[in-house]
Amino acid sequence: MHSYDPEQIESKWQQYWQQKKTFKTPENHEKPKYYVLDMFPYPSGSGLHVGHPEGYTATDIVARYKRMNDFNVLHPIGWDAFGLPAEQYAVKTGTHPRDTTEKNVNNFRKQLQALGFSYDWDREVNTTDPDYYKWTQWIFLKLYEKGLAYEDEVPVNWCAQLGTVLANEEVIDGKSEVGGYPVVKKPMRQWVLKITEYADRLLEGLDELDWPHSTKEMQRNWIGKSIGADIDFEVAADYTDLTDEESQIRVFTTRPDTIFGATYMVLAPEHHLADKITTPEQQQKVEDYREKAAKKSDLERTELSKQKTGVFSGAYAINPATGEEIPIWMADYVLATYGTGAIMAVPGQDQRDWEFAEKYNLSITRTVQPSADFEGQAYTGEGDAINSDFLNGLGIEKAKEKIISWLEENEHGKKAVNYKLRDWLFSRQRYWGEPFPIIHVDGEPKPVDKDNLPVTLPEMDDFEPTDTGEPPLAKVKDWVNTTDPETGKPAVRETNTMPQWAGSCWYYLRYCSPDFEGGPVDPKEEDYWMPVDLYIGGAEHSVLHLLYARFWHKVLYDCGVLKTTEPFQKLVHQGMILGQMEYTGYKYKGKWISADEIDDLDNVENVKLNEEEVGKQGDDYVIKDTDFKIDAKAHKMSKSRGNVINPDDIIAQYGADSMRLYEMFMGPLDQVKPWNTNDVDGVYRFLGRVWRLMIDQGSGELLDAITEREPTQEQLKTLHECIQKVTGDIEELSFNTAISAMMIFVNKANKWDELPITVMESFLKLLSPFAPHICEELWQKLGHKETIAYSPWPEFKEEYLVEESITYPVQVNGKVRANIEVAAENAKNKEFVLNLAKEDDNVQRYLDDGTLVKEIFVPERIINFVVK
Ligand code: ANZ
Repeated sequence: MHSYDPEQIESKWQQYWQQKKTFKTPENHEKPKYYVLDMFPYPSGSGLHVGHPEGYTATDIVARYKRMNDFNVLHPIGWDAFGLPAEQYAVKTGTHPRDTTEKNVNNFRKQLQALGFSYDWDREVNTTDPDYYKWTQWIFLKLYEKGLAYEDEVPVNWCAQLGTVLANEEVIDGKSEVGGYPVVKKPMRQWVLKITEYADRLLEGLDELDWPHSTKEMQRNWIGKSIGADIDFEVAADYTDLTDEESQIRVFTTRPDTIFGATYMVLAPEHHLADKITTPEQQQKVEDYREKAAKKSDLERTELSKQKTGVFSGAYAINPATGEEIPIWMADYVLATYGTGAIMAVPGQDQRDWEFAEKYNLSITRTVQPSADFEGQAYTGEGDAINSDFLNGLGIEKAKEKIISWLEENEHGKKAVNYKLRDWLFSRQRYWGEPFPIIHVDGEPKPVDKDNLPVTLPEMDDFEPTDTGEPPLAKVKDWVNTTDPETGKPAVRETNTMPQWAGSCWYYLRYCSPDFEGGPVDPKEEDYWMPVDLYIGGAEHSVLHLLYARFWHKVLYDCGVLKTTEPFQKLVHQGMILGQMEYTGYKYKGKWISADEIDDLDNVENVKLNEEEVGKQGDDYVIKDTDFKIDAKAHKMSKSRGNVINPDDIIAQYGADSMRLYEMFMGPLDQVKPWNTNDVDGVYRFLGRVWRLMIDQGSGELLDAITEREPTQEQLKTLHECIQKVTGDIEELSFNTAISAMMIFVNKANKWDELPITVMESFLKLLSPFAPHICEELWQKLGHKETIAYSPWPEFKEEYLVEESITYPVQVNGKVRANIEVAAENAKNKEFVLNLAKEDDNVQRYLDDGTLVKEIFVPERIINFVVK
C-alpha cells in the first residue's frame, strides 16, 4: 500500500532539513531581508500546548513564503528559560533548575522539530546560558552607567509564599499573578530601572508601528500620560509646627479650569502631611481611618462604584482662585502613589467628588454650564465656564490655558504632566535568574568590570527562599564575599537576581549574530536584519514584555549600540484556542425542553450531547432535526477541566502537516476559537486527496494522469485563481481562506483526466508553506532533486482569469444532453448559440425523437429544448 503515510514522510523530511541545514540563515546581505519572529517559549515541564503551534505555524508559513519570494529570511527560536517553575521544582525535589531546564528545552526542541518548523537551529539562544546572560548583564551595566538603574528602599509587593517581591504588573487584585498568593506591601532595598524617563518616547514611538490598535491602546493606558497643572493650596490656620514648605499642599489636576468649584481638598491617607495638619480633636478618628485604608488594595480604593469613605482633618486650606477657606479631608479614593497624593475636589465636575460631597454634606458649585438636556450629577462634558470670575464664558480648553497663565503669574502653580507609569522594580529574591553585575564596597554599589562578565550563578543545592526576604544567593557565603579587584577591599556581591523579563528584553537582537563576541549584537547584522518585520505572539504579553523590550531598545539606541529605534515593526497576536465545544441539552420530566424554557422550572436535568447530536438553526444550536435550543460553550483548556489537547497526540494520529493545516484552518489567526478534533480529520482527508491526485496507491509511483501536456485554459484559470487567492491571503495572514482556496483547487483538479506537471508543481508550491512535508515528498516524486523550499513562488497572471469561452449546458426536456463551448464574443447571440447547440450529435438525436415546440435561452447560463 502506498497511501498517504505522514509518519514516514515527515520524519524523512525533518531529517533531510536538519542534515542539509536547509533553513540556515543566509550570510550575505545582498537580497532584501525579512525577519519573522516568534515569542520564544518558556520551556515548561508540560511541553508544548496547542497555542504554541498556532503562532509558530503562522510565522513558519510566512518565513517559507518569503524564502520562495527570494528574500533572505531570519526565522529563529530560543528559550526564555529563567523563571519560577524550575526553581519551585528545585525546592520541592532538589533537582537543579539547570537540569530541569535542559530536560525541558530538549523536549521542546524535539516537539518543535516534529512540527517541521523552518527555524535556523544554529541560532538558538537560551537566556540561562552564561554566554547569553553575559550580555544581559552588560546591558544592565549600560543602564547603570546612564543613571537608569538605581537602588531604592521601596514599599514593594512582597509575596511570602513565593518568597519574592513582585512588580505591580505581576499583582492582580492583591494576589500574585502566578499562583494567586496574597501580596503585602513592605519596604525593601531593591534595584529599580528608570523607565519613566522614557515615557514620552515610548508613547511617541507607538505611532509608527503596525500593531493591533488594542495593544497600542493598552501601552498608552499603561504609560497613562495626563496633562494638567500642579497647584499649591496654602493651609489656612496657623500651625506653628508647619514649615513654609509644609504649609503648601500641592495637588495635580487635569482640570485646572474648574478651580473656582474646588470646594474642599482631599489627601491620600498616607500623605506625608496627613499627621501634621490634623487637629488634636480629629487625631483619633484620622488614625483609625488610616489604619483601615492601609488594608485595601489600590483597585478596591479607586473602584468607581465603591461607596466613598473619608475623614475630616480639622484643617482648612485657601483656594487660591476664590480666596475662600475650604476643608481638608482624607479619603482613600485618593492614592498616595499618583500625582502628588492630594487633590482639589470639584464635585460639580467630578463624579467621585460629587458622591463624596453629598455623603459628607460639602458644598457643590458648578463651573461648567451643562448642556440643556443634562440630568446627571457631576457634569464632565463640554460647556462654557460659569461661576468662575475671569474664566466665565470660555470653553474648557481656553479656560485651562487662561487659568494656567494666571496660576503661573501669581506663583500658585504651573502646567504639569503626570504619568501612571512607575519606575520598573527590577530585582527578585530568587536563585534562577541573572545575577546582577554589581558588588558592594563600603556599602556602596560598584559595577563589575565588563571584562569580568559574566558573573555566573554559583552552585548550590538549597534553593529555598528565606522568610526574611533575603535571596537564596545570600546563603552562598564564599560567592557573596569577594574583593574589589580595583582597591583590594573586601566586597559583597549583590544577591538579588534579575526578573524573567530581562532575558526577553533583547533576545531578538541576539538572533542577528548569536556568536558575536564584541557586544550583544554585531552592528552590521543589526543594521541589516532589524527591525523585526513580523512578530507573532500571545496578547497576554502585550503590555509588559513589549514595553520593557522597547525601553531597552531605546536605551541601547541612545548608547549608540543600535541604529533602529523600535524593535518590532509589525505585531500580531494569535487568538486563544479554547477546548472542544461542550453542548448541554435540557430535559424536564424526561422530555427535551428548549434552553429558553428552563428559567421557571425546577429539577431540570442537564444532558451532555456529543457533536453528532447537534444541529444549527441560524445562530442557535439545537438538538439535531428539532427546535430544542441547547447551550454551546467552549472553555479555556485546563488540566482541571480535563479538556487539554496535547499536540503530540494529534501529530501521532494525523501527522504534523495536518496539525499545522488544522490550526490555520480553524479560523482567523487573531480570533479566539474552539478546538474540534473532527475538523483535524477533515484536513487530514484533504491531504490524502492531494496525495491520491498524484500517486498510484498500488505502486506508489506518479499516476499516468500526470503528464507533460500543456494545460488547458480551464486548468490555467483554476490554477491562477488559486495562486491569486493564496498569495494575497498569505500577505494578509488570512491563512484559513488560503486553505479554502486550495481545497477548491483540489476539488476541481479531481475531475480532470489529465494533470499537467506544471500545474501540479505550482499547486505544490502554494501548499508547501502550510504542509511542507507532503509537498517535499510529492515534489521529489515529480523528479526534483532539490528541496521545494527555495523554488520560486508561482507568479499570478491576470490574463488566465479572463473568460475566453462560455460553457452552455444543453437540455432536452429538462435533461442535460450536452455541454457546448461558445467563444465569449458570441455567447449572447441567441441565434448563433442555438444553432451551435442543435449541431451537437447527441442533442440532435434527442431532437429527432419528436417535434421541437419551444426553445428556452438564458444568456450565458443554459439552453433548453422542449420536444413533443
Ligand atoms: C480636579 C478635577 C476636576 C479633576 C474635574 C478631574 C475632574 P488622570 O486623568 O487619571 O490623570 N487625581 C489626581 N491625583 C489623584 C490621586 N492621587 N488619586 C486619585 N485621584 C487623583 O486624573 C487626574 C485627576 O484625578 C485629577 O484632576 C484629580 O481630580 C484626580 F472636574 O482635579 B482632578
